[in-house]
Amino acid sequence: MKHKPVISSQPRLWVYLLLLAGGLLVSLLHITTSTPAVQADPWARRALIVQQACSGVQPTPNFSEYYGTVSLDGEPAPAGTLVEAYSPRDDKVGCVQVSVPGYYPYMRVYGEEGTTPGMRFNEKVTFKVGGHLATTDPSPVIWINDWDQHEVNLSATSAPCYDFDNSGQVDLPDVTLVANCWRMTTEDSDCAPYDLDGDGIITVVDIMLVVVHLGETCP
Ligand SMILES: [Ca+2]
Ligand SMILES: [Ca+2]
Repeated sequence: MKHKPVISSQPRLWVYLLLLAGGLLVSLLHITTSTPAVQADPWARRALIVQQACSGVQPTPNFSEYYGTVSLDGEPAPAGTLVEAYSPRDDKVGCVQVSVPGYYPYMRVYGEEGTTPGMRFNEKVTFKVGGHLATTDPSPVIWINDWDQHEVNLSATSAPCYDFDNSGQVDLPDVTLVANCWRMTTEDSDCAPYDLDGDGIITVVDIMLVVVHLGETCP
């Protein structure tokens, strides 16, 4: 009678250990089989990258959809390029990946809902191509919760060079050129090239964009 509890608890311990070892084996097998599969298949790897890059988007029942052409440095954006949309509060509100070079598929851009951040009615959507601020056609793109598709063509440059006077370097004369257009809109064709963030007006933001690149040389 004395030993009975000891004897009966012994097999139970083995069962636990076996279950634990089995669980470890299963998870090990899972890791060894799934990881090389992702590494070997470029599409699976790409999907994983997109999943990670697009992770900040929070879908809500409110949306508008955009699609169109997309160029990077004047060339069709290659397959795999990320296209992202941002709200004025810098919330990532949409994200897709280029699959056919030069085009991006339907991208839902979500609206705010309760505590979930998103676009608000009549706000401007900011687009990024491969992480670079894009200019849009039409411009600006105003968000409404219409559940409809809109063609918006995007173009971006990966390495902006703000050497406007072609001196070979971003220097003070370039800052002055932008500053002279302060408060002018892009309707003024002389000032249009200096709307660097593409919001339609030359503001201190555009001036600062040049200032932060001071001293850079351009090819
Ligand atoms: Ca210059
Ligand atoms: Ca601007």
